[in-house]
Amino acid sequence: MKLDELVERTRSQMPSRRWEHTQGVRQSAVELARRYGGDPERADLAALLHDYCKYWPVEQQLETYRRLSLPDEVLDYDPQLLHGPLAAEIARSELGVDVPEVLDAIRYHTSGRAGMTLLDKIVCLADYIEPGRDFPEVARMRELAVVSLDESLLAGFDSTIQFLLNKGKKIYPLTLQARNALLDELKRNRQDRS
Ligand code: DGI
Ligand code: FE
Ligand code: FE
Repeated sequence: MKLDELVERTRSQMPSRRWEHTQGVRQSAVELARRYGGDPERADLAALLHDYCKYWPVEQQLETYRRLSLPDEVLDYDPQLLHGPLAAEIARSELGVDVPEVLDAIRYHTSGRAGMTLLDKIVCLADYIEPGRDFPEVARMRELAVVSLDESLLAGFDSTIQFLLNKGKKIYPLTLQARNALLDELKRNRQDRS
C-alpha cells in the first residue's frame, strides 16, 4: 500500500485527537532518526502505524488478538499493552508492511523490550515526547532527547514504571527488561569512553 493510502486508512481508525498525536509522533520520530542516524522513512512509517488499533473497543482488540493467535502472556496484563502487537500484525497481514524492523518498532512501542533496536527506541521515545504530550517529566525528557536517546528513554520508562507503581498496577516484564537493558547499555557506553 502507498503512503497516502496508509495515511487515510490510519486516520480512519481513530478520533481526530489521536490522529493529531500520531502526526506528532511522526514528526518527532523523523527528527530523532535524523539526529541519531536512523532511517527517517522507516521511523515515519512505524510512527504512522504505531497506534492503529488503539481506539478499537477493547473487546474488539481482545477478539482480534486471540483470532490472530498472538502470544498469550500479555493477556495477564493491562489491555493497553495489546494495541502494539495488534498493530504490527495488522500492518503485516493487511497493510503489506514487510520490513521486520518497522514491524518490531510498532510491536514494542508501548512495552519496550530488552536490547531495543535504534528504530524501537526512536518510535518509543517519539511517542513520549511528541509536541502534544503533557506530563510532569516530559520537559526533562525533551531536553535529554537532544543529547541522549538512551537517557531520555530511560527517564520515560522510569516515569511509566513509577506511574504504574503509584496506581498499584502490574508491570509487564518486557518494560522492566527494557529499562534494565538501557541501564546496562548506558554503563557500557560510559566505560568505553573512560
Ligand atoms: O498509546 P499511547 O497512549 O500513545 O502510549 P503507549 O502505547 O505508550 O501506552 C501507554 C499506556 O500503557 C500508559 O497509559 C501505561 C500503559 N501501561 C500499562 N501497563 C504497562 C503500560 N506501559 C508499559 N510500558 N508497561 C506496562 O506494563
Ligand atoms: Fe500506543
Ligand atoms: Fe502513541
